[in-house]
Amino acid sequence: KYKLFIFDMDGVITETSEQHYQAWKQLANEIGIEIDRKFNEKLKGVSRIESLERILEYANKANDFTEDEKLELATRKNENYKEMILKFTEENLFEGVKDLFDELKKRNIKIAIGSASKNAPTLVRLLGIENDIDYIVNPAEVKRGKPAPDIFLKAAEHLGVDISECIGVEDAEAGIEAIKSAGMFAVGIGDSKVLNKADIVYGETKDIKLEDLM
Ligand code: G16
Ligand code: MG
Repeated sequence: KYKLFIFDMDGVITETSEQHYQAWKQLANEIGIEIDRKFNEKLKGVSRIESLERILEYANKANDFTEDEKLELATRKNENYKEMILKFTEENLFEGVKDLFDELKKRNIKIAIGSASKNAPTLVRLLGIENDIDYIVNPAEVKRGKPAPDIFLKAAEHLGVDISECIGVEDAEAGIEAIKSAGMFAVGIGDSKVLNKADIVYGETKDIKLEDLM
């Protein structure tokens, strides 16, 4: 029945939120803003520039910077973040992901990455799953980020798969919303109370059972 699985990256196949947090925290410090882990939850799945906007709004500093200055700040954060993820290896791939990919390939089901991150291709390479992935959506090529459906629709369109034959896998509320508004079956990874709009929720990626879904 299903021909394409579209996986979110952060929180689904690997964990980069700590590195994003450390890089934002350092950047925020440099401009006199203090953020904590609780606030960081609001940045999950959110694009780089929108994350910066949320940090500035949180500190009531949204109007203190020009658009050019904001771009410079976001770039500075990303340079720092990129240095942190350079250390990533196959060890950083969540348990069960490789087996799941092998299982999907056996069944002739395609695999795409639908991440908000522009660093997704680098991470896919470092995690050693380049050969498993049929397509990585470039978030710069779509109009709207999550919770809009664009990223998920782009994967289906590019691989020529009907929406009704796609499954999206997400750990963030905004991501589940994006999958549902794309009209796809939504698999949530995390807390079923938080991800209550998902069609099915598993605690971790390794808990996914294809037999439940097919
Ligand atoms: C990830 C993270 C977000 C990050 C975004 C953009 O989303 O969860 O915190 O801001 O990517 O990342 P970058 O700055 O690398 O372009 P996802 O969709 O993989 O969960
Ligand atoms: Mg995520």
